[in-house]
Amino acid sequence: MLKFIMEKGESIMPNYSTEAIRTAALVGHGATGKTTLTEALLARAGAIKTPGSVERGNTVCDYDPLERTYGHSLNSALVNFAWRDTHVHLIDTPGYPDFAGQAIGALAAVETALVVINAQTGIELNTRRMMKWAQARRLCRMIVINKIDAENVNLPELLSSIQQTFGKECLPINLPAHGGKEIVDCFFNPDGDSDFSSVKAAHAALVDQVVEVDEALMAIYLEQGEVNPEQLHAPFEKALREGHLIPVCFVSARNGAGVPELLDILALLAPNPTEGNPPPFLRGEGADAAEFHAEPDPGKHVLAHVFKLIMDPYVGKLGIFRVHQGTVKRDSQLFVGNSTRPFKVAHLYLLQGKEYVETDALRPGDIGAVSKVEEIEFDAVLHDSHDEDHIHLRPLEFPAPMHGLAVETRKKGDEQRLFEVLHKLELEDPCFRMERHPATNETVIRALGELHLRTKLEKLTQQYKLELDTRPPRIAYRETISRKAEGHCRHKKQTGGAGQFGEVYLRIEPLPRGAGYEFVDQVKGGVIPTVFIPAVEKGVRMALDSGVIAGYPVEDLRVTVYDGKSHAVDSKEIAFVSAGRKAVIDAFAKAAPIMLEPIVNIDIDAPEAYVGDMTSEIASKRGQITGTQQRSADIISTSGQVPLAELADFQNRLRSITGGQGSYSVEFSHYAQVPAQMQQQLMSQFKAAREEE
Ligand SMILES: Nc1nc2c(ncn2[C@@H]2O[C@H](COP(=O)(O)OP(=O)(O)OP(=O)(O)O)[C@@H](O)[C@H]2O)c(=O)[nH]1
Ligand SMILES: [Mg+2]
Repeated sequence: MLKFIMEKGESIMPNYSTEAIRTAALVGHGATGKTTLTEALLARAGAIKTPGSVERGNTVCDYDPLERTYGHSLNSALVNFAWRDTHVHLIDTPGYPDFAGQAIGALAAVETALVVINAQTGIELNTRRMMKWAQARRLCRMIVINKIDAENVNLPELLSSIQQTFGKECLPINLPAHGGKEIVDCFFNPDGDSDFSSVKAAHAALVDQVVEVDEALMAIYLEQGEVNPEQLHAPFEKALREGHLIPVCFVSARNGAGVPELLDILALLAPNPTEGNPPPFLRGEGADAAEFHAEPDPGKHVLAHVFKLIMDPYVGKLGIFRVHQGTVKRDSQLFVGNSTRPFKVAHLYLLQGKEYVETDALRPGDIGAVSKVEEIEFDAVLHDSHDEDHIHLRPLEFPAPMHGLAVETRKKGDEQRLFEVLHKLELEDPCFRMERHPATNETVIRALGELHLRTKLEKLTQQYKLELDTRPPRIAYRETISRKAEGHCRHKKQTGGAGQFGEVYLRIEPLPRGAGYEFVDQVKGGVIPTVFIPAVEKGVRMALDSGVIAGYPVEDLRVTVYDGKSHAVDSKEIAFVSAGRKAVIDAFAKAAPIMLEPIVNIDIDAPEAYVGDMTSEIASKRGQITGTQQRSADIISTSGQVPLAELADFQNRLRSITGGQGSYSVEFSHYAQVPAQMQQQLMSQFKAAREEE
């Protein structure tokens, strides 16, 4: 499927400097026109002859057959092109919240987030999320209002709702003119004609905002009433870096209005890798890690970050990375993370959609790929010196996948292959997870939404030819305790010759939610010999992992072993495993066990007329409303918290209530105690299942 271009020897050495590089990710809600805009930019810059369209299925970025079937992006895709004296790396990301993982990954590779808004539908769920995520990564943000050619758009109103939602620092950097057929710049241009507002006012507002970050320039401005664009450049970048300015520009990807202007904004005003906020790296592990900044200096040691993996069935593993420091050269040697042995960069590529173009070297700011490196992992740091071991990029925060489906192979014997393929899918998508539940003997796949799950299933069946049965998974309940208790077991067996003996006294106590599990050894005087303590813990873990009262893993407790007895001949590992297991089960019963269930944050977008239905839906699902918010002219978003167990059929329910006009998204919030009656039910189900066995 992927295409490799140019044999070794033919490739070109990039002839631009780091200062000439611009990197940007097109992010935003689904169907805002990001993929179409990428085509328009590529065509205008001369990188492709004519722009393709998502309708015809011939765009550079939506090259996956599944993307063509669905008519929207499922994966991020990379392109690069030259404009004026700059070299632009652009990442087109999918806008559906289900594929947010791809968009968040892309944020780690760029200086600028171009948040695309559909002029027809206005601010949407993923507009707000991407604005927030890009801000959290300290990216320079720009807003691109696309589809200005479409019917029934009210641009002045949209601009003011953008300013209301994201702040007064969202200022137009250009404006539509001649009925949206043209776009007029307001940054370099102090005056001119526009369809609404005025170029003069927009220019003044921009300059006012920019000089606020530079006192000296502010003084000149106040004195002379004007400053020239060269003087404004550095403070403009500073204002972008600090989020003090979020330029807004207008385009129509369809008819090309605003496209050359957007290219100019990228070339003349978007930060180069030395002007953006420096990429946040950490040296060291865990709490000891100290933050430092990579330097975009081509002469320093290499630091590159793998923000995307592609597991291609034919080509194998492709690691897509952004160079943050140093120069990655073909035929050089690099380390992956803390690996002791380096790999050789046999091939180095620049990407153009599905095409991989060989190159000799990548500089700070460049985005490229290496193939066939088995050790490469998502989020790995590539470097060329052991001084750079234990270095990570500050971790990206991904939403936790909550939508689950239990999968089973139809053919016996396919199980192993299913695990292998699922593992591959996990590697390339940080928001996709596979779980094995020994208690229920279920393999559960989890993704961010129904569509996300469906695309993974289609990949499994179509690409990997696995025949699967699916059903709703059991909810991932947890067990825990609500008070301290003591447990004891004297395990003694005499079968013929050698016996088994082990005795354990332990105590369990609750820990705060989310604290997990702690094991403490307080045995004195070797009454349980040190060599057997791991056996006791193994037994404890066995009991906790498989659940005590309802077959779900136990969490948030401390287990302290403090006494016991051993026998010189009959004490063996197995005896202490058994004693540990039974002692903890004994204690559990006396510790007022409770069950916990996952609670999720839910956002439901629906036309205003259905707000009442949405609030009562949440209330009837043991949920709580946290608020409602106007999304766009007609759409109201209702937010709340609901137990995940109540949402099993919500997709269908929402569809039938709103006639298909509603959408929702969930993200994991926390675990909370289940009501007593439900706990009873879960416990008796478990008992019945066990008796059946
Ligand atoms: N009228 C009009 N339609 C546009 C414009 N740009 C894109 N479209 C249409 O909007 C639809 C969505 O375009 P895409 O480019 O797939 O949007 P996207 O943002 O990449 O969507 P996702 O990949 O799902 O995030 C398509 O039908 C496009 O033809 C535009 O400027 N004007
Ligand atoms: Mg797209």
